[in-house]
Amino acid sequence: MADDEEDIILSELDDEELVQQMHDDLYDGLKEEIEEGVNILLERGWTPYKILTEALVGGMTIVGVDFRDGILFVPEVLLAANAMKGGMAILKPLLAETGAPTIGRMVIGTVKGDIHDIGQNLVTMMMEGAGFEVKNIGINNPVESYIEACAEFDADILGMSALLTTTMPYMKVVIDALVEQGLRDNYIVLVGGAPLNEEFGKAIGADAYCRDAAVAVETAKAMMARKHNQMAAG
Ligand code: B1M
Repeated sequence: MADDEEDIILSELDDEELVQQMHDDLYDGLKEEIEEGVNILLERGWTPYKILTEALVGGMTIVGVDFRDGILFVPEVLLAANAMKGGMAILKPLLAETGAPTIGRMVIGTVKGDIHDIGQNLVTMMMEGAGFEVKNIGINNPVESYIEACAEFDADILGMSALLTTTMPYMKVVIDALVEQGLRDNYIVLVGGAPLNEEFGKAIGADAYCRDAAVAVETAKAMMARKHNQMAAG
């Protein structure tokens, strides 16, 4: 099997085969191959967003299924995540290259107890690409980190990410703290992460649940426009 794999020349594959191969390479945690694949697709005129969603996120979805089913374990998933980050690092400056003027400021981070950061990094990249200024405060954030970062950064939007059913309730802890401290109306609160849904977002008092990074961008843009209109009217 190893011999076969060594013989594959990525640049000789057609687009569909290449994306398939990248899913396999992501699964195997092959960072250099993922980086090469991303560069080939860029040379072929694929948009960064298409590469991100079809080649990288598509591959990570397969990893997730086998992780859930006990076929892959944490060390393998870490390698896959590392390979994915290699690909994302190439796409990041390209997604941010739109030159759009700043339309809002966002703080984003994964909640306390949760160390998954790929999704929120992706949201960060897409938001920056759409013209937002983003302060990404990383993983495992307690209430105070969010509140301090929002104040320091003068944020319009607070974004929270959670990937575990055990950590998603912490989003409510953060929102409750904002309410208690009289800060809730200062920020548009957006939440996201695989185990969440719209109902959960509403139940915890967020302004919106965002299914993916593209929805996060659209939602943020719409809410910022509404905020500006309200300010103009008031
Ligand atoms: Co973890 N893990 N993991 N993991 N992991 C999941 C989440 C899991 C669903 C896997 C599974 O069982 N199928 C499962 C959770 C089950 C549950 O809670 N019901 C799980 C588990 C159990 C665990 C551990 C407990 C495993 C263990 O130790 N036994 C452990 C927990 C550690 C902790 O956090 N305390 C753990 C550890 C890890 C790794 C460290 C190995 C690694 C993380 C590496 C890293 O992030 N740097 C990892 C990974 C990679 C995954 C899976 C496979 C992939 C997650 C991912 O990156 N997806 C994941 C399975 C899955 O989700 N399919 C899994 C790709 C990413 C682009 O998607 O993050 O959903 P996602 O982000 C999307 C949207 O959700 C949305 O936009 C993004 C882009 O479109 N979004 C937002 C996300 N955040 C947003 C914020 C917003 C807006 C939109 O704000 C405005």
